[in-house]
Amino acid sequence: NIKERTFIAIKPDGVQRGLVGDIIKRFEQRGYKLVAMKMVHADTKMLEEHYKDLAGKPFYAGLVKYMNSGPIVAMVWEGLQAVSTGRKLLGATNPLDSAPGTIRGDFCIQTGRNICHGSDAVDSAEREIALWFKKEELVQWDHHSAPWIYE
Ligand code: YYY
Ligand code: MG
Repeated sequence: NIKERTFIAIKPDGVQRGLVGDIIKRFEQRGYKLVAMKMVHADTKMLEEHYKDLAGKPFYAGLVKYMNSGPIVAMVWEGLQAVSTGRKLLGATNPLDSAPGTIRGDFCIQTGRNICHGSDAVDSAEREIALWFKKEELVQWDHHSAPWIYE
């Protein structure tokens, strides 16, 4: 499905460290299409909802606090297997296990400061996109290089 969409976010540490351009570039140069993007300083309620599947984990409170510590850049990327390939572009959750060449494997060290988020499944991507974006914020446009990316 070349219309598959994933929710990718650059976390506060990624923004503070000046990695916004580098992270966007990875998705852009791979051939994915950006369909929504905004900078937002998310409140605790939003972040608790975003990470609700992790409520109860020992790191949950710290995770929400970290995500609320500054602005994030929220994005929706579209393309063939955008969800699973997006996860590959990010690298393993623990950056010490992330392969060099991945975003986390190139730019960070610890799990609690792993600079980016990516949806882990098509259904969670749909839930997260609906949480972070209004329908009208998802922009309809044709990628001029689509015929050069897809056969
Ligand atoms: O999807 P992903 O971000 O790779 O990992 P999750 O298991 O969904 O955890 C979300 C987020 O929580 C992770 O990116 C960092 C943080 N975290 C943590 O601080 N300590 C852990 N042991 C596991 C996750
Ligand atoms: Mg996750």
